[in-house]
Amino acid sequence: MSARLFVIPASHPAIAAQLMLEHKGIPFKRTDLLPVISKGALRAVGFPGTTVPALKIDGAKVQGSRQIARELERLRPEPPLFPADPQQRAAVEEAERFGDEQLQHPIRQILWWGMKRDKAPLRSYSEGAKIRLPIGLAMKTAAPIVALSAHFNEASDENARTSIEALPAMLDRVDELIAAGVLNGERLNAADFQIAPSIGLAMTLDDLRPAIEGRPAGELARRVVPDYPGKMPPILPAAWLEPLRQPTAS
Ligand SMILES: N[C@@H](CCC(=O)N[C@@H](CS)C(=O)NCC(=O)O)C(=O)O
Repeated sequence: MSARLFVIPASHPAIAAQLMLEHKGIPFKRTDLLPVISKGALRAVGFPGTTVPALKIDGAKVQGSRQIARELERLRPEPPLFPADPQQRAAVEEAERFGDEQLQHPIRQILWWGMKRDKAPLRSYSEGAKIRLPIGLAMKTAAPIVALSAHFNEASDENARTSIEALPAMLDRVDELIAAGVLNGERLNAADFQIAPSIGLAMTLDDLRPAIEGRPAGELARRVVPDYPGKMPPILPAAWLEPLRQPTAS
């Protein structure tokens, strides 16, 4: 089986795809792309969409973390990413959908809002990546990449603040899924691989980590993505972080 995964370093859905390839024991090569530039690069190699993760596998092109999960399951059923029991599978698929459609984006918006304020941490998110760009040029591209990424992800003040407000309820939901045995069971599943990188990325922000690390959600991230790349020092306005200081429902 020949596989190449196109990623943006530290992209949470791209890490999800990488973890699922590793879970299946499928060897793969990785192409690291810079944000924004990734859009044109993916089109240039024939993908219909402009986002990572994008996977070329045995000549097929698959894009999107959930699509990749299904293609990997089809190509190599063992070890499974989804439970065989239909009810359990439905619960994992629902958790996976929540991770993809509700959890991923707010964290992306908070991150790019922070980068807009201070682009210095950008480099830490590319640690270990093979970006084929001379360092001088990479430095020059950082400012437009951050500006455009913040723009594409609509990382406005209002949206970043709304995303922070939404976090406690989403963390409660992850904790509930863990308590219900849907996540963080003996065998990791597609929803674990979908959700843990989002939590792991959130924990790279010094402002968010204290509200996550002591919870079951934080434990899940430590198990699945113990070395998540990147570190963003405190940057978010204190008033915006107030919702994270409230006691949780559970
Ligand atoms: N929900 C999609 C999200 C894909 C997505 O938006 N990926 C981001 C990186 S996290 C991307 O490629 N953005 C393009 C860019 O930054 O230029 C999935 O799970 O595959």
